[in-house]
Amino acid sequence: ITRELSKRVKLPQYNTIDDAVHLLKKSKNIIVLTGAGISTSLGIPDFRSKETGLYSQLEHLGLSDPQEVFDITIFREDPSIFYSVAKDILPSTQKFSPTHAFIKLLQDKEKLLTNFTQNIDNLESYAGILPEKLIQCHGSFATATCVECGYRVKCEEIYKDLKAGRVARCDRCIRNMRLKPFGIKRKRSTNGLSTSKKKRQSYEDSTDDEDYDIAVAGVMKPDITFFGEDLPATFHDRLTKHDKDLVDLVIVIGTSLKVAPVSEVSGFLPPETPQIYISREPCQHVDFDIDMLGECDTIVTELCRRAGWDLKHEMIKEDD
Ligand code: CNA
Repeated sequence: ITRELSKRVKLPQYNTIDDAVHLLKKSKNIIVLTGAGISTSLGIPDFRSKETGLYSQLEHLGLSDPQEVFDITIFREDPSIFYSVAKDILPSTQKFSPTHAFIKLLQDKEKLLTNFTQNIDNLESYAGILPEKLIQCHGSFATATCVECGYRVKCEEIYKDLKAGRVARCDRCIRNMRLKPFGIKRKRSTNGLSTSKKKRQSYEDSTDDEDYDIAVAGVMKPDITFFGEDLPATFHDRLTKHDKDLVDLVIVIGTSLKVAPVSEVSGFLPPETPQIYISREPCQHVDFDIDMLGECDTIVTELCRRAGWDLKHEMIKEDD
């Protein structure tokens, strides 16, 4: 989408919370673009919040850049780095936040055009966002695929490994190895995929051939988009061939907009489409028409209150 990107110019007629409420009430085709901030109230850390964000907690891994945890080249070299962190962003419940409920309410009111989410926690589906309204720009933890043989499973099947911080292995690859007759020498490498040299050395020192092979058998990778991988084609298709001509309001919630190409969506859409930003901190590199800074759950609750909409959620108290 970069080719058609333009610097967005703020629309002067929209400024206040009541302008936002007015826009919400009149719009019929709303794009909601979400990030990790809409799940933090459930205890799932985001990436970039100081102190609580995942990146600030990753120093112990000795990475030069915390993004390396989600870098596909590094994953291929040593998947244990990703697996040691994945448990922290894997939701342990199917609970969703009031902000997820707000997006569902827009859907119920037939106002939701698309929810583009960068989140991989899959909580939108638990909130009831319809698959045809949801684009998971960076994939999700819902399924995982063997990087070696392409065998795909539901994430529940590797959930124990994920929760234990252990590299999940492909059952099919392991089964195939066990079925091989004695006497046939198995290959030690795994199509370019190997554990780190140190780990390989320790397996070589301490285990026999079969244990070694099974230890490095196909690694399961959750179907989330790593840095260095393409986004699902549905992201571009939905935006450029469908939403671009229909959208009448954009609401961006709980994202620092630092990851391309999702960060470019705002500048790609028609300049006359109003855009609202809801997050804890301002976004310095995009000019939104209305910035609403604070806890997103509180802000969407207040927007609904002023709109006269009944946003129901167990975390919203009567006097909120
Ligand atoms: P980010 O860069 O960490 O930004 C999150 C933004 O949300 C920050 O600007 C925060 O200030 C703000 N924020 C945090 N909590 C709240 C809150 N309660 N109310 C309002 N604002 C809040 O994360 P992005 O989503 O921008 O970055 C995209 C990455 C993060 C994607 O690739 C995701 O896969 C990845 N991620 C996803 C999850 C998840 O699925 N829950 C968790 C962690 C990271």
